[in-house]
Amino acid sequence: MNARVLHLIGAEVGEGASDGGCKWGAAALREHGIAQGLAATGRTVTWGESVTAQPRLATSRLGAIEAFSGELATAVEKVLHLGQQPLVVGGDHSCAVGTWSAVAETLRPQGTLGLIWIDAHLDAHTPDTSDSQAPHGMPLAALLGHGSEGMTGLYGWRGKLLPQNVVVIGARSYEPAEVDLLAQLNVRVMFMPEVLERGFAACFEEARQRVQASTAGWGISFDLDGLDPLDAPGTGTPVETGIRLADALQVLAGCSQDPSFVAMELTEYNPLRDFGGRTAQAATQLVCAALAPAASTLELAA
Ligand code: Z70
Ligand code: MN
Ligand code: MN
Ligand code: MN
Repeated sequence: MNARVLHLIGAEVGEGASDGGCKWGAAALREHGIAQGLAATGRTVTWGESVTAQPRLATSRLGAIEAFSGELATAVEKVLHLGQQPLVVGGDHSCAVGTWSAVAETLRPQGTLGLIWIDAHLDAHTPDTSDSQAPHGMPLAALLGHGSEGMTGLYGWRGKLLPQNVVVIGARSYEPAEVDLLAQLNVRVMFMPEVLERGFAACFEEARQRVQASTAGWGISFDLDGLDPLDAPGTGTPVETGIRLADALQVLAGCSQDPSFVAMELTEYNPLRDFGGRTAQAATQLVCAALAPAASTLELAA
């Protein structure tokens, strides 16, 4: 069974998006009872402090995200050094820079980081290609080493993710420059038509094998807008025809039992658009499925 303490970290950031509602996502999920839900699966759960972006202290939106990334990375690194498993609760997806930079830095003595990126978007812009200049459209590029120094250069090195160690699943809203960058780098992107044709289970299994191969650890960055808006309407930017919640719950079930599973991140929950709380419920079910400890038969065998 997974005996590691699960340590939730709130990433209170909405400045990376055009609509800042995701800034309240972590507090709302905490209020909804996401930690209690996880504890009910049998995990030992702790929720330390949240990290809050401070736009007033920065000269630009990108500057605010860069400063926040460093602070979030410090919090995530601390949790990893305690031997605990971080669950970063967003927050807009710009938080991925802090989360996965810290995980990559911590794994570095052993090897590289593998990452499954579930998202309706590609998040692969740089400040040079983005029309909106929204930082939450840039974190995947930044982790791959492309973008502003403040987003790419945490811990003094670039390329927290190697292209062969990341798989994107569910993309269906993007600009040509993002497709070009990821194609040029040879990143495996499973666009939504492929997911619909092969099924999410087959896609996730292929992705899991790829991110596990020759890495020191792997994780999941789950942008809730990867889900179909029928199941998760309360996100920053809902995009129709996504991954169905029932499929995600079945496929992610128990994936953190893998000894090399290091961390998870759940982003883009926007409580201001979550009428009736359906999306908070979906988000809670998702992390519970992915992070639940092993079935009791395995516990008995241990
Ligand atoms: C668009 C842009 C975006 C959400 C990322 C969208 C960016 N490609 N939206 N995540 N929810 O403005 O860069
Ligand atoms: Mn995203
Ligand atoms: Mn360290
Ligand atoms: Mn998205």
